[in-house]
Amino acid sequence: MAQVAVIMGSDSDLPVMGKALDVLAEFGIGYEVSVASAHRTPDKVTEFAHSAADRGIAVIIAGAGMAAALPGVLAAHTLLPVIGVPLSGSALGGTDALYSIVQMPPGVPVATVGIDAAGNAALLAVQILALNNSALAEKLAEYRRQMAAKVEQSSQKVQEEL
Ligand code: RP5
Repeated sequence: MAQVAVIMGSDSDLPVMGKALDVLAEFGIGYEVSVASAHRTPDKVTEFAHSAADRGIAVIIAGAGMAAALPGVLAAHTLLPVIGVPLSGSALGGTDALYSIVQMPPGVPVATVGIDAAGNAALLAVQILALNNSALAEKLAEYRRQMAAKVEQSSQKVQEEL
């Protein structure tokens, strides 16, 4: 059963948003994926947000580029946490989407990650789910241990090459 919904404004967003799917799969999290646009398919977006909690979704990850309204509109229509991923590819390189997503008005937050940082969005979703799942929390701890070990290996390699 899907616990995380990954939604994006266009199928052209999939190459970047796919990183989120990879991370969720790595942690064994059930997810659903869809394409909907706050501007092109506004009714679908509101219906999606209104029904998400009833479908068992706990966290929404929403990626969009340009004048990226999708994460904010979703957040306006649900009490579920929404993680926004600003996407590059526009003439403004994703800064347009970043500002659109991160500058939410007081009262309706979107947890915004870096430009194209879909993997971090998924990790944040896993961390939220891990609050009530000790096995998942241990997987996250192991992930951090492996990450630290890789940095240490890099450090040794750099020192050997000098
Ligand atoms: C946004 O416009 C989408 O999220 C996408 O990043 C961007 C361009 O969409 P397409 O013209 O490729 O469909 O709404």
